[in-house]
Amino acid sequence: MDNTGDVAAATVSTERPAVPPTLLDAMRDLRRDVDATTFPLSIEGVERADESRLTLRRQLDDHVIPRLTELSAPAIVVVAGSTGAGKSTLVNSLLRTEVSPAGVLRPTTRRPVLAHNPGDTDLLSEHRLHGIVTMVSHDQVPRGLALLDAPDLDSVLETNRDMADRLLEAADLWLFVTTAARYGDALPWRVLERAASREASVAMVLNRVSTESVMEIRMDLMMRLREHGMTHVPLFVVPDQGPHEGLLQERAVAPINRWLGMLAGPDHGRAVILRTLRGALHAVLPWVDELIDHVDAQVDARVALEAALAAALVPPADAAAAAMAHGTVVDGTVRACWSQLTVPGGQLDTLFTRSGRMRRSARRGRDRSEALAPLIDDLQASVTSSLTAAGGYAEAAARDALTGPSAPGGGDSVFAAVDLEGLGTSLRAVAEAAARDWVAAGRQAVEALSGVSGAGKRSMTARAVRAVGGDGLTAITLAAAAGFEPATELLERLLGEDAGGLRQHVAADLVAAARAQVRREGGQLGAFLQIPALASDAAATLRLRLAVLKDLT
Ligand SMILES: Nc1nc2c(ncn2[C@@H]2O[C@H](COP(=O)(O)OP(=O)(O)OP(=O)(O)O)[C@@H](O)[C@H]2O)c(=O)[nH]1
Ligand SMILES: [Mg+2]
Repeated sequence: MDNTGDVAAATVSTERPAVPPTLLDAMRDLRRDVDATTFPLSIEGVERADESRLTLRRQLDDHVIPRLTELSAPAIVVVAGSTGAGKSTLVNSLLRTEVSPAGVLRPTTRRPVLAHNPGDTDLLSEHRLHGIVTMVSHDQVPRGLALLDAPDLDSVLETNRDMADRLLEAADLWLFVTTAARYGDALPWRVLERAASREASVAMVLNRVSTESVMEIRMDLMMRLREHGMTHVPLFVVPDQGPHEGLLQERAVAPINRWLGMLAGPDHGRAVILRTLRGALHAVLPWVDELIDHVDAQVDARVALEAALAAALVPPADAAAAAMAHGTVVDGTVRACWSQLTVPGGQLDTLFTRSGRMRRSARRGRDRSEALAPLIDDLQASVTSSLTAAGGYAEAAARDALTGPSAPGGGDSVFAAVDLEGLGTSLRAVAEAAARDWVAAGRQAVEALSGVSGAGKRSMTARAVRAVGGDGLTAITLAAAAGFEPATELLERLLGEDAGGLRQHVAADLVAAARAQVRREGGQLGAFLQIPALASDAAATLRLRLAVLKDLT
């Protein structure tokens, strides 16, 4: 029996002596990051992503973090096994006092008894076993360990599954008591396997074995342990003492007592916990990996959506630019106004003599300017409409690219996040401002030209200004820049070789305004894609946590 004690000593001493103090910090950091992780794009697999995030959070909340927090509390040794196996008798015998009554009626123990050292009372005061166990303090219990005499698992499972789960969760070490008659039962092995899979430490006590069958049963049990992959499980054999009342002989339980003594003490107690904990940690790491994969999938989806959006905006931008250049802006109002001015006897009809010379009198110039001025407002209004319409086309194209049949995943989320009505209002205001700016820039260009060439009063521009007025020349320039052919012709007659440059300059402004409007529309629609959860480095902190945890465990 002493040699089984040696096996246990070897198992324990290979453990790391203590838990790195930063582990709890690292887990709390991880918990915070997991909580902050979001999956904004409804791509394929996003439900799974949410589930695995919640699973990870639950593991951290329910198991890892409480356990780390409890690290300083004593390790819980759960004495478990079938009813009548002699658990209570064993606990009492180990402590040489009756802390938990044993009995002939089955089952005897109904409420778990947790025996601990008086020095550990404080550390256990907030233990999560509180409420389901009877706490007994006794100075025979080594410090750093607490012995829990459990009801038999069959009856616990029947009546109180929650208690069984809480015991399973709380156990740092399972001391499994079985007898020659019961060691073949299925349930203990199931529980043992569950404990082993969580990397909780397990030891086995074969109780009430007659001297004749010791060798045989021990061999058989060892084999079963091996079959279940539990080769390092310390095995203690307690010989049958015959009919007896009260405690077992001290000698019979001495090896178990020694072994428990070795496990106790701050380092060894922690080693047991660490071993249990490491199972939980290793269960956590793959979830973090998975979470990172899901975050990366969101980032990839964002990149694809941005590319799709950018590609979708090219045709509307080109179309808007072409429309501006080809006179689409010049609507009915502008054309009607122009026709009125050019009918025989109209302000523009009388501008040139029959031989083609410009008539210019200050009075006629003022009249013409007044007649032409409304054209500026008309043009500004129709540029506003055209820009707004360009935004509308851009939105339609973006919607098709992001939510249509060939859209990359997650486009629906992008559109769901946009307040389309608000966006429409704000972009209309932007279009109005852009049209106003264009008119102002056009006017400035005309003034600049007349300023430069105005050096000579006889310059063509100066004469033109006199003939149609400043507003008049601005209106004609804007109409020409907007692609209205008759205005272009008139501008050439008025300004000669300066006309082309001026018209192109102002036309380029208009094309730029159209492209800018489409760009802004796209920017507003894609604004959702700019959130930090979708940034290229969205998974960076989780990766960092993972690296730290891998180092620590
Ligand atoms: N002959 C013999 N009887 C024992 C031995 N150990 C315990 N018993 C008796 O077996 C009966 C059951 O023991 P308990 O310690 O109450 O068993 P338990 O595992 O705590 O049972 P539950 O609390 O019902 O789960 C008691 O009458 C004990 O006196 C032993 O080594 N030999
Ligand atoms: Mg009992």
